[in-house]
Amino acid sequence: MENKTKRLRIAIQKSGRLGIESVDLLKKSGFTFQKSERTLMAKCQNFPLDILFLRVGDIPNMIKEGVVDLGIIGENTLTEKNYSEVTTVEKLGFGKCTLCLAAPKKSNIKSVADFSGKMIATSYANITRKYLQNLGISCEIVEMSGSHEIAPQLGLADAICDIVSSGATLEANNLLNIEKIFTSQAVLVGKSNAKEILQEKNINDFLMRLHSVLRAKKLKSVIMNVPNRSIEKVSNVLSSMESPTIMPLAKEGWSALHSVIEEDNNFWKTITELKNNGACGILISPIERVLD
Ligand code: PRT
Repeated sequence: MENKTKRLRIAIQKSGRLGIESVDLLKKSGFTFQKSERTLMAKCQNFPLDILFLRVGDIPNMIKEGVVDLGIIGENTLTEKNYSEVTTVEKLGFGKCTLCLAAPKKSNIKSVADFSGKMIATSYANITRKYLQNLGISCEIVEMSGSHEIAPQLGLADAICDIVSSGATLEANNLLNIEKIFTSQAVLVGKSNAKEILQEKNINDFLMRLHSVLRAKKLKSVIMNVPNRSIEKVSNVLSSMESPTIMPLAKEGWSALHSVIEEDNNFWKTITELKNNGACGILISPIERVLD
């Protein structure tokens, strides 16, 4: 059932944490569609785009078979499924998590070397096996599709390899996080040559809208009042960012400076420096979209 229509077809998670954020990203990117609990496919009303709602694990195969053109999944799923034809088109910056080896706190497994000869319950057999093989450690994999945390208590396995986000689930099940083996975030995936083969399906327009939202997420718009004598010093603080817009204020000897600042680990340090150099009345607002 290859998708031969001129409409771009994207698959996202039907329900779950990636599904919620994928719908949010598509809506913020300006694609209009209706989704209810039971919707399996939604037709976008203002762009030639169809959105399919599937289980995450089924999405790579749907792309491989050409049923859908693009998908949103975690890097963990992409690497585990390991279809050479399916690759990352764009990192999306949400759904961040790690895949970790963990063992009961009371067991004698305290380091990665202790996993030798042990039974490990996981849905990530390929990633786990490859990681341990690279360290020369052999183990037995017990494949489970969920509830791995309970496997040691039930005597099904000695340890687990599962996704960790806050660590609360491991803690609640008396498991110790021993080794982080893979870090993941949500990615837009498609065939390796997606950008070329999907030109007729408006992939460039689709990606431009997505990029504009992804870029804006990292930025803040900042407007401040500055005495004219301090404009140079304040501009120097902003020197690594966009060149500021300077507008005279009605109040004599003062100007308003507008710039865009990346919301990274240095964000509050930059704001403090602006204040220390004479800026006041600083307004910080979110940005919806950024286009070059
Ligand atoms: O339902 P479906 O078949 O579509 O897939 P699924 O069952 O894998 O869905 P879901 O929603 O659990 O996970 C989808 C994707 O979200 C994963 O493939 C990851 O890429 C990403 N992700 C991000 C997570 C987590 N964070 C996460 N915390 N996936 C699962 N978890 C689970 C984990 O399995 C464990 O049970 O949350 C628990 C641990 O969380 P903490 O916060 O207690 O550490």
